[in-house]
Amino acid sequence: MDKITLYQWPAITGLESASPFCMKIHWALAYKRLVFDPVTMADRAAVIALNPRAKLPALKYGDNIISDSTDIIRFIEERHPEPRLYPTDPAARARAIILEDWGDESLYWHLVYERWQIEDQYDEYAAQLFPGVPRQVQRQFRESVVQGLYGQGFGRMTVEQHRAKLGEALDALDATLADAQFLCGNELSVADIGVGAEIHGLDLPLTPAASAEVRKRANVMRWLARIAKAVSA
Ligand SMILES: N[C@@H](CCC(=O)N[C@@H](CS)C(=O)NCC(=O)O)C(=O)O
Repeated sequence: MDKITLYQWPAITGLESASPFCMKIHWALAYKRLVFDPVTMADRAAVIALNPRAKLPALKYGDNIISDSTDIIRFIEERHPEPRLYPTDPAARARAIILEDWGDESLYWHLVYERWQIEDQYDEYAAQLFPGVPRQVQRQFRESVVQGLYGQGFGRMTVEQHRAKLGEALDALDATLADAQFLCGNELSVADIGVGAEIHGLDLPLTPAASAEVRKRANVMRWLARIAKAVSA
């Protein structure tokens, strides 16, 4: 078996990695019962050497290095098809791809908003993510992420607008899960991994208001528990 190494951003309380994209890979590998070494990165130059886009996760699989959580899961699926993360039925597969992208490209920004834009929550997040880094440097990191969030668009919302939009997304998720075990049928798929990693990341003491919103949705809570069971050893 090829050796598998997951390069990830550091842990925070309650998560093996602060990054939901790194958590997707934790869950995908665990679901497929693949043994891997997690390596936590802190040095940006070392990250760029792995991935010129300067983002994590990156996966080393034998002599291959793959970046981007979506591409990593597809790569793993090709080599270890069972248990499947992509449904075989074409319509279910298409739905899984679309929902994974919803998690990555929409829900993710709610997580960024909660952790980085809301100032007092950022202080606690930074203390967990960058312990020992001088406060002034922590503030510089925040400045650049908040600028990015403004450019993306979510950063232009008030806290109330952002939370209302998050509530609508959670309502839609809760309704989708009313009669379903998982997002694309009775088996876990890449949709549950992608959307679940974002929602699980919002359900932390670090972001109490977002966590309370998640916990109001009973179907979502039962689904998170099903995902946790499916990816546990
Ligand atoms: N589309 C990428 C997104 C990865 C991503 O944005 N990772 C963030 C952490 S959550 C990152 O590495 N940010 C560092 C940076 O932007 O400099 C994926 O699915 O892996």
